[in-house]
Formats: sequence, structure tokens, C-alpha cells
Amino acid sequence: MEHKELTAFPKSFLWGSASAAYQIEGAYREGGKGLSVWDKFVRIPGKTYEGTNGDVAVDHYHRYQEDVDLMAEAGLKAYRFSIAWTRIFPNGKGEPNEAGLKFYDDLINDLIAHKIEPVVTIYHWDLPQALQDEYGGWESREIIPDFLNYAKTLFDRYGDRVRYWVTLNEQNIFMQHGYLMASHPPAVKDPKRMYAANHIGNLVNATVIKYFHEHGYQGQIGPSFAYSPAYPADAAPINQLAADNAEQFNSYYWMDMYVFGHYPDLIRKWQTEQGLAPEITEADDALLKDPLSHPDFMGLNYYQTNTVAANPLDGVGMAAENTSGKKGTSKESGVPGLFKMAKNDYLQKTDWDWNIDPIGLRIALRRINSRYQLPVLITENGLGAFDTLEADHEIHDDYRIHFLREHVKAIHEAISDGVDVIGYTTWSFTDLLSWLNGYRKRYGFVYVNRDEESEKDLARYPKDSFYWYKQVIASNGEDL
Ligand code: BGP
Repeated sequence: MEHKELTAFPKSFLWGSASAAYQIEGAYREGGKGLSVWDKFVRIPGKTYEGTNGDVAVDHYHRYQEDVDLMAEAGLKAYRFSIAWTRIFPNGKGEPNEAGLKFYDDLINDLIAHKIEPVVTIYHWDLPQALQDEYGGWESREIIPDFLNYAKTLFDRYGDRVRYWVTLNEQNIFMQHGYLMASHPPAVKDPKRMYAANHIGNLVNATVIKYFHEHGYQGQIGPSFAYSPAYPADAAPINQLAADNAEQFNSYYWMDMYVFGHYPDLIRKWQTEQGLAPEITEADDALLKDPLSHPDFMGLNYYQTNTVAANPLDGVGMAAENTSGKKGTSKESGVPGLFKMAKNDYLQKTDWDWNIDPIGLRIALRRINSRYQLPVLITENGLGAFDTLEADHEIHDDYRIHFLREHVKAIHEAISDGVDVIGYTTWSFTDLLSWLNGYRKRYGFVYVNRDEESEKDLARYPKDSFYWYKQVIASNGEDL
């Protein structure tokens, strides 16, 4: 679809950036914070890049004011961050910890004082270790009331100032990495347990959204989903089918549940054949289908598309992703009988082998729009790259500017196509810890002076992309 003229970005468009508590805060034992599953997992040898952890991260806990000042200087309209459950309830439940509540009060107030809209992620992967120990975390339905109690505490405390809430960040990623690939906590490799835990994740999501809608809080709520649209490797019908399989298996399996309250029939059938189907009670079904449990927007985390081809029943299985930062080192990966990853000769890759595909973002937005008819908040998008700090403390990240410019253009086109896009919070504002890739895979507009070996002085230096984004925001997306 070509447009003679592009439709302007809405005046209220939320230009922003995003982060997650574990990746930026540090202060992992301060302010009464309890330990999360990540605090423990990073200490298992070989799990993260060179054993990196978020004990100090980029010390946002102590430097949040400096970070918010920089956000204000860039002209950010929104900032998406997550709350660490373990700061609010050190053991996951019981009495709330006032010091933790106050930290986010101060952050939210500071943002609002700078006219920056807070977008709060309730859960970005840092489950209280106490709940993991007590009942196996996501594998027990006991998490439903505990999570709801945590979410209610946040709504009651911050609901007068927060208008955008994200329930679960990338449920598809943390469940699959946690229970299928053992690359996230609790480091399990068991598809049956994965689907069972994931179903409980859906019940949590629905319970929280329903509660929010029933209790008259202001604002909007929805999950953030990591959507990588699938392309067929070529026009062969068998590969078209593989792309359809991938779309159903990787994406509709989650998004259909959020919006329609059911799993795709094709995947239910496949799971039943494999003996992997999660148990769904009548009460679950009623909750999941209740319109009050459905999101107000779809949060979209978009990094790349996947190109796929047919994969026989005895074909290749799931492989771990490239965490080496050496382009071309990814292994073959797929789901036997459904699809496998194929090379796309039209796309460049990042050093971690992620496909660079701005048009894929437009496609993602259009597919969400036509299937779900929901506004979309782009809650993550960005380029992980090696950056060089020059002697004068400048960082010439023209590759990041290029990446983001093309993605902003794609959003502009999607809006012109008729998609309701509410905002764009890039990943990330400052550099931060990459869960599995240490500190050298940088995403920020602001360089943080630390690496794997040393915390150095943790000084903040705006990159060239910082000034570029400032101009994009000031012109509401016109001056790219
Ligand atoms: C998303 C997560 C973020 C962030 C981002 C970049 O999946 O929600 O927390 O980490 O990916 O990923 P990575 O750090 O692996 O490059």
C-alpha cells in the first residue's frame, strides 16, 4: 500500500523508551528488597555471558534522578519501566515494604514533574525466589492470588498517577526460555510443564486485567508480547504452510488467548497428539473468555521477523540463540513437523544474528490490527550493538540512528495504513544489562560507562542517537 501523503503521528503519541528493573536498578539487596529468581539464576556458572549479573546493573536505583533529567532533556513523552515485585513484597506476599513502594513513588513523581508519562510493567521476569521455593512459582495456581495482591497494591498506590499498565512482559519468551530451553530461570526443559505454567500465566494475566476493569481504575492495561511475524522462505505451498504453523505456534497461541480467550484449534490438536495440552477447567474458560479480562491495547515488542520453511517430523528441534555477538554463529532451530528457521537473503543481521527488518514492524502492526482490532503500544524496539566510547566521550552510533529511523518510518506508514498506534517506547533509554549477553550488547541512547569486567564510574554519556531522537520527538516524527 503506497500513500500519496502520510498521516501525521497523533499529537498524543507517546514517544519514549523502556527498561526493566533487573536490567537497570542494581541495589539488589538494598531498601529491603528480597531475592528474585534472577538474583539466584545468574549465580549458576555458565548461565549468563561471562557470569554477568544485575547486582549493580547501571545503578539506576541510586541515579534515577540523573536518568530522568536526561529523559527530560531528550524530550521523552513516556518512560516504560518495570517494578521489582521483590521490592514491594520481598517474599512475594505478606506485608508490603514501604521503602520499595517509596522508591517507585519517587520515580513516578519525578517523571510526572518532567511531564513524562509513566508506563508501568508489573512483571518483567523477576519473580520472588520465595514463591519459586514455596510452590514452584508459575507452575502453581497459588501464584494467581499472590500476583493479584501484588498488582492491586500497585494499582492502589500508583493508580492516581499511572495511566498505562503492562501486565506480563513477553510471556512467550520467559515461559519458553524458562521451561523449554532452560536458558532463563527456573532452567527447566520440559514442554509439558511449559504449557502448564504458561496456562497459569494466562490465568494471572486475565485475573489482573479483569480486576483492573472491575474496580474503576483510570487508564489502560494490556500485556507486552514479543511478536516476530513469520515469512515463508518462498512461494512453495509447503513453506507457506510452515509460515502459518509458525504464526499459530509462536504468536497466535498467546495473542489469541489474550484477546479471544482461547488457544488456536490447530495448536490444541497438535498438543493433544503430543500429550502436551494444558488442563483448562470450566472456570478457566469462563474467566479467559470474559470480555473484562481482555486487554485495552496490545503491547508489541518488535525486534525482528522470522523466515521459515517446512520441517519434517524427524527434523531439527529448538536451539539456543546466539549469545556470542559473532555474526553467523546461530545454530539451526525449529519445531519438528511444524517449521524451521530459514535464511532470508533480503535481510541484514545484527551481530547477534537478529534479522533487521523495519517493514516487518509495519507488517506486525497491520496483522495485530486486522486480527485483534486493538490499539497497539510498541513497548520495545531497538538495536543491540557494540558501541565505541571516543576519547571525547562521544558515541557515534549512526547504525542505531539508521535502524530506528527506518522503524519510525515503518510506524508512520502503518499509521497511514489505518493502524491505531498509541506510542513507541524504544529499547532502551540508557544502556543496561542484557539478560544473557552482558553489558556489551548495548541498546541505549545514553552510554553507561561500565563493562563486564568493571563497574568503572557508571557515568552517563548521550550518544549521537540521543540527539537524533530528541529531534524526532520535537517534530512529532516528521524530522527524521
Ligand atoms: C526483550 C526483553 C528485554 C530486552 C530485549 C533485548 O526480549 O523484554 O528485557 O532484554 O529483549 O534482548 P537482549 O538483551 O537479549 O538483546
